[in-house]
Amino acid sequence: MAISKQRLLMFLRVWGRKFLDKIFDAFNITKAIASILAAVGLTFAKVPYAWLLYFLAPGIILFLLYKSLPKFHLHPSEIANRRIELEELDSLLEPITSVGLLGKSAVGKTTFLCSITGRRHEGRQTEKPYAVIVQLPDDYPAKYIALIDSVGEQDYNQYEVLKQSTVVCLFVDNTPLHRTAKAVPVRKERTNDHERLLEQLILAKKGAKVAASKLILVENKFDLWKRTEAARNQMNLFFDKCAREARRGNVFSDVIQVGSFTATSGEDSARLLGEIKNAL
Ligand SMILES: Nc1nc2c(ncn2[C@@H]2O[C@H](COP(=O)(O)OP(=O)(O)OP(=O)(O)O)[C@@H](O)[C@H]2O)c(=O)[nH]1
Ligand SMILES: [Mg+2]
Repeated sequence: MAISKQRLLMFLRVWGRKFLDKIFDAFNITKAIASILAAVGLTFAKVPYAWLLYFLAPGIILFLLYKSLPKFHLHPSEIANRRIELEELDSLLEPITSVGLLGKSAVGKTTFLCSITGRRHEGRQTEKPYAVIVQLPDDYPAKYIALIDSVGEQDYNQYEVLKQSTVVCLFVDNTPLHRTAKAVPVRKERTNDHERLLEQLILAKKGAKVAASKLILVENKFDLWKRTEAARNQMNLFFDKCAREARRGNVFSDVIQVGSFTATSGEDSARLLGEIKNAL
């Protein structure tokens, strides 16, 4: 299998960074040992057989180089459905298409990712972006994509994920709540937040000058807002308004709407994965 020069450079860069981290850790440990020795009135030189360290040093460096070697994954299937660091995507032998999951906090990005991969939701906010490699349906030989789960609390993190994705799914909902109540209205503050984020993403996309990517708008928490006609109308009007905003100026090469969506439903999540596949 041929590896492009670009991927080799990326691999070496990740390796170098991990190695420096480990050297830094080793340096800190050595400093801590030196302080403990100093506290009992010793120095390294006074420790019996300390000179052995000079001979051990090259071995330790080789060991750290080995320990920081990024995993060379031969095939995406080896790490499919597992949470992986974004930098691990660089260590795949072949580049993989990245699809970013964007949206405000508690909108259901992680829920969708868990639904589609059968992973358990830890029930916490996402604090650091990560990726999960997912197999696309009905393809032989199997094709894979990397879904990147972003941090809803941090807008700048959303822009970063936008920059590195070919396709992005922007989730919107009616409320940051998820509990089942009798009727869940559409909260104006919430839809305003979504609109502001969409505006910022459009601006970021214009400024970033990255390859044209497609946007999939996802109208989540249908199970909550479907119960009253008023909420359904409000939500659908809002959703169409978002789509019109996103289409204005042709910033995205395509804007696809996935309406009446419930991220907790396996069936709906499979529907969205199908839309993602069509958009690639
Ligand atoms: N009723 C209902 N609840 C949902 C739906 N989607 C997500 N939730 C709930 O909303 C809460 C937040 O969902 P998450 O998937 O963690 O939200 P997130 O977008 O990953 O949020 P951050 O990690 O903060 O960016 C969870 O308790 C989910 O169970 C849905 O379609 N319907
Ligand atoms: Mg999350």
